[in-house]
Amino acid sequence: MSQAEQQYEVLTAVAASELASKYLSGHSYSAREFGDGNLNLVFRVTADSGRSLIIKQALPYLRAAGEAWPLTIERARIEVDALREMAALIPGSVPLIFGFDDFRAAMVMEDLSPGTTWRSELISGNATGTLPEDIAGFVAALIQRTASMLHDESTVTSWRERFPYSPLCSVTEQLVFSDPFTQAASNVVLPELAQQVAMMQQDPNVQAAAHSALETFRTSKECLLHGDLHTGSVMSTPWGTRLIDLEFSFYGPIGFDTGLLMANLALARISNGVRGDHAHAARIDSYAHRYWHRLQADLAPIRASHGADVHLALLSRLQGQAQEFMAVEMIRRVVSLARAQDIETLARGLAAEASAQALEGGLAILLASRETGLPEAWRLATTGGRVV
Ligand code: SR1
Ligand code: MG
Repeated sequence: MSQAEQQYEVLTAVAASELASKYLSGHSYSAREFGDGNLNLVFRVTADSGRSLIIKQALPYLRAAGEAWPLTIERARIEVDALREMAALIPGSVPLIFGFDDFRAAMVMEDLSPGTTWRSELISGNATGTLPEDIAGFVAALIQRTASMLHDESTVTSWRERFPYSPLCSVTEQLVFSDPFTQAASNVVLPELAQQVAMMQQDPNVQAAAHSALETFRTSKECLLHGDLHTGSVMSTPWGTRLIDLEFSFYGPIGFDTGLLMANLALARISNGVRGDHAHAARIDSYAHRYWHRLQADLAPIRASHGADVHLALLSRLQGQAQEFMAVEMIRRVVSLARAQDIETLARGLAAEASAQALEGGLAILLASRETGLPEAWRLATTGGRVV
């Protein structure tokens, strides 16, 4: 057992207040744990002055699965490093980090309330301003500033060493690329989907495509990533758009963040279509197109700086990978442990219908040509290739 693990203790509200008091002046503090994610404890600590901050602590196991699924608390260190790096690369893209208690794997951060996640706004049917452009701007800046195609060998080697494939990448391997395509004990499948899922798990073409996506994920070391860019990792705040929860960050495949984001937008689009909010569903279509349009626009200067061939190669890798990662992410959100809230919050019958559509859409783009292009991949993913 390492020294850090020996001194680790799960924070109580009192301990969180005591830690916060080193960063927040006041006479008294109140702390409330409000984390609803899959991994961590998250406390908001408020001083009697009314000012507040967030304490986020990594638990030594996967919160969503319980203590039977141990998980390294080193992920907190990865998140702190990624937050500091992102703040330097793209100022204003992430919450401020004030301090880090490494024994207890607890970071002290800016409180973004009354900010809300993009996912919660998509579920509530609210319009979300320039979030698509903001996130596309962040992803494009990460590519411009860190992509292996655009930087010299020693710079790229340094990125690879500083943000290696981590134990959290192994969690992604299992939950995104492996479990959904096998009869894993942790899978959660609605009975209405059982036949569709069983057919998928027996289809050799699906197995091959999922395996190929996993290989891309494991072996491509070409860009610094958020690493878990679903719509719950994006916050809209009065101070602007922020990316949160960077513990999955690593130097990996250039299309991974875009694929995950598009998948989670597609799940939101499908669930809104199924519940009959067609105006909001159409708005989500426009978000996907605006995201992709802005990403391409922000990457266009690569043509002048690095040449047409590099620009074309980068876009082609980005699109092809985004499609395959979008596919597996859509599928896993209706088959494996970490499920899509957009669908889970629907009434039971609608959830089954939306899950079936998500599975159909994910499979359609998993098996489609990688030359399809993202707008067509979006159409296939959200309609399953049906004429609507
Ligand atoms: C089941 S918990 C793990 C999941 O939660 C995170 O947000 C990632 O999406 C991961 O796959
Ligand atoms: Mg997360």
